[in-house]
Amino acid sequence: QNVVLSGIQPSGFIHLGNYLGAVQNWVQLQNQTEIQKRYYSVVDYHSLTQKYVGLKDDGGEAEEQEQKADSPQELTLKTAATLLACGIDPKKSTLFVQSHVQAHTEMMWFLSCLTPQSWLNKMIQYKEKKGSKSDKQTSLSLYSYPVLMAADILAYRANFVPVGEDQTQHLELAKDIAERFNKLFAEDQLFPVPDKLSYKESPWVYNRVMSLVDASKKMSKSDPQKRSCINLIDDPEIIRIKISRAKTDSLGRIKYDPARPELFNLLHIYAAIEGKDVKQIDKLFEDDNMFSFKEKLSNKLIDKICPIGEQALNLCAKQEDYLLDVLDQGAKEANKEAEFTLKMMKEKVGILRRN
Ligand code: AQP
Repeated sequence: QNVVLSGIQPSGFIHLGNYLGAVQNWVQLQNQTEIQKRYYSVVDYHSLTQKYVGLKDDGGEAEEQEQKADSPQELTLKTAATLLACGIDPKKSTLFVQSHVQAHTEMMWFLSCLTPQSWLNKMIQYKEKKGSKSDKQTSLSLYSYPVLMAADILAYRANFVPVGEDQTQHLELAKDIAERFNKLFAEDQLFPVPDKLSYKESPWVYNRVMSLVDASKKMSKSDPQKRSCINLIDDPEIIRIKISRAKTDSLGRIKYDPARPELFNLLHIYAAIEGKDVKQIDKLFEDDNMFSFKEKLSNKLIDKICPIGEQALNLCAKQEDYLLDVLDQGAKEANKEAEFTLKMMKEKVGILRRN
C-alpha cells in the first residue's frame, strides 16, 4: 500500500515557504485515491534541537530567540490549528504530535546504531545551521536529527515523503538507512523499497521560497529577522508592510530573470499562489513598476493567506478541546502503526522479548 508521511516543526509559525513547499501538497495528496494512508506530524522533538545549547551563557546567540511569547505547547497547538485551517482533514489524514508516539525516539536509537557517522558528516543543513558556531554552541541533537527524521518515516513504513527541496538530502539519508536495515536484518524488506521514497512531480515543490530580506537564504521560521518571513497568521497590514519592504533591485521593469534573485523569488511566490507557470507570470506585469507589482502581490497573498490565519487563530482561541481531541485520535492511530513497526524491528534485530 502507499503511505505518505511528512512533518513540520513547531519552531515558530507556519510560513509561506512551509505552505508552498510542503503543506499545500499535503492537502492535495488527500484527494489522491492511490494513496491509502497519510500521516502528518507536528514534529515537536525536532524543534528542540536548537533550543537549549548555544544560549548567551555558552557564548552563543540563541537567547534572543528564546524570548518568543509562545511556549512550546502553544506553538505546537498553533501549528496543528494552522494545518487544519490549511485543509488537513482528520477524516482523511492522521494528524498527530511526534512526542505523543514514543516509538519514534526508540526507533531512532536502533537506527543510530546502524548509521555510520560519515553519513551525518555530509549533511548540508547541519553545516548551514552550525555556521561559525563552535561544538560547544551546538547540540548533539542538531547533528543527529536526520536519524530521528528517518525514524519518523520508517515508523509508518512510508514510501512517499512530500517535503520541500531543502529536505532532499535528509530524505536520501532515510533511504540509505532503510536499505541498510533491510540488508542487515530484513531480507523480506521490512521497510518499503527505498526507491519509492521519492518526491511527487510538481512544478513548485522543488523550489525554496527565499527570505524577503536576503534572497540567498531560505525563508525560515527561526530567522531572527521577522520581516524575512510571511507567516500564515500575519494580518493584512503586516503582509503589506513585509512585501513593500521586501528587498528588490532598482532596475524597475518586472522581468523573470534568475540574475535578479529577489524579484525572481517574489515572482515565484506570485506564480505559486496563482497556480501558474512562473516563466509566463511576468507578462501580467508588463505595465507595472516595482511598487504596483508589490501591491498586486500583497493583495494576492492577503486573499490566500488571511482566511487561513484567521481560522487557525479562531481554532486556538475558541476550540482548544476540539484541537486536543483531534490530536489525541491521531496519536492513537499513529501509535498503533508505529508500535507494530517497532515490535517487528526488535524481533528482527534479536532483542529479548518481555513476557
Ligand atoms: N523556505 C522554504 N521553501 C520551501 N519549503 C520549505 N520548507 C521549509 N522552509 C521552506 C518545507 O516545510 C516543511 C516543514 O519544514 P520544517 O518545519 O520541518 O523544517 P525546516 O525545513 O527547517 O523549516 P524552517 O521554516 O526553516 O524551520 P526552522 O527555522 O525551525 O529550521 C518541510 O517539508 C520543508 O522542506
